[in-house]
Amino acid sequence: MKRRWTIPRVATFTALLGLSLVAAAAELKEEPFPAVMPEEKPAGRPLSASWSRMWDRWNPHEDRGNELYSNFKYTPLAGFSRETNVSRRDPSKVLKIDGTYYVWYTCRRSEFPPAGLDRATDVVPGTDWDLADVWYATSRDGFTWEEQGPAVRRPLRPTRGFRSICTPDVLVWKGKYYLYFQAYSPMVGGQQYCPVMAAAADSPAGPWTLVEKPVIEPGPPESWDNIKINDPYLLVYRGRIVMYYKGAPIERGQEYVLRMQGLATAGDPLGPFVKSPLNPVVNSGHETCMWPWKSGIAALVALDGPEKNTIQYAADGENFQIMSILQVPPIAPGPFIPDAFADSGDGRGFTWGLCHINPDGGGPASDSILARFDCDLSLDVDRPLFKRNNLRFEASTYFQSRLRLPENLRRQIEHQREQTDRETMMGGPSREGLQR
Ligand code: AAL
Repeated sequence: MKRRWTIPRVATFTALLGLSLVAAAAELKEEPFPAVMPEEKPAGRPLSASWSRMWDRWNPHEDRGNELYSNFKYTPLAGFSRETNVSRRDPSKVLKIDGTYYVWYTCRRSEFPPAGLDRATDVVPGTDWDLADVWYATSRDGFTWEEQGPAVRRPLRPTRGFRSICTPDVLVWKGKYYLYFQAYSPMVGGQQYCPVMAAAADSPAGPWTLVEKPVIEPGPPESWDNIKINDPYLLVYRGRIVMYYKGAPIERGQEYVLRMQGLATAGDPLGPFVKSPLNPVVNSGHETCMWPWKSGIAALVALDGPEKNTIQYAADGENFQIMSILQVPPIAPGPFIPDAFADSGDGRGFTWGLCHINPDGGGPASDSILARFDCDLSLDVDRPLFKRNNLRFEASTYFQSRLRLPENLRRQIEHQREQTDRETMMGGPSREGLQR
């Protein structure tokens, strides 16, 4: 016989359902979330979306248990003198060869300070990285450096790069050394054609032979990287030379892509480099910084874009996911990654590197200095200091020129106060609502 839902039956069912809900609520009330963080995601109890993420997205030990989380401590470097109109920036990865550390970087030694792109001349630089060459320095301990002089000088007109060569990175492949750098001519700047050129040497101390043909060029018109290949960054991964880079189109405006990163791979250091069909593979970040991590590639993404100040991981080197959120990451980091070219399938990470700082707070016309950062992004060390949260800063940090509220904005805010700062609204239902 077919069971029919008569009114008394429905009433009994509803009553039972009600009772079981009350019982469940009572049970829940008796078992609040435990103080000891469960190792496994608790099953069979309600979890807020945020708590679910602790197991789905993060891990129950928070940043302490996240090998791809670190904070950063900075040290001024000894050995680089500060001179007028001398700027050093955008360090390469650091190598350690026969006990000596090597780093390459953009070095500008100009007669005049940068004056902006509109006022640049043959001798007046437009930006901090204009009229620059690639220099190098060595160190025995990573803190005190000895500047060695130019590794590669910008070529003579009309060879590409005659205006400025900058933002170098280094590759070691089959016992030879390769430097890659941005090659600007006839001028520097965001809307200038900027391919990447290379130089090769048998030793990290050179001499370097410039390869006059660019190793990778910007993409076709209307593509995301149609004018610039910036920040070349070299690794060896899955048998290929991989170049990560920041690309940009000539077109500017809010509707255009700016500061995205892509990759291109090659079987030979001088190319051809084949761009990934998935480019751009990183949607944020001002400079490139990648390293072999376990069997994939990790990236430090800083300063620009919706995913700024994160570390990301791609199990295949191309499909990156956010792994941690950072405070005050290094600018233009050049880490010391012993296994950058080992292609071991078991990347171990790094604990320090060099970066740059603008002593006056920054901008394209400010001088830069190199600095050291230390961190714990390594599977081989455990330094709890770097896994801490809750970094706090001195009052001078908040009130420095780049963070304090500018005077003109303060005046505007005061002027608009009557419109913006409405009276505090009373909580709860209004008198009208109560009467209804
Ligand atoms: C850097 C890099 C590239 C840009 C400029 C010099 O930090 O992103 O190199 O072109 O700024």
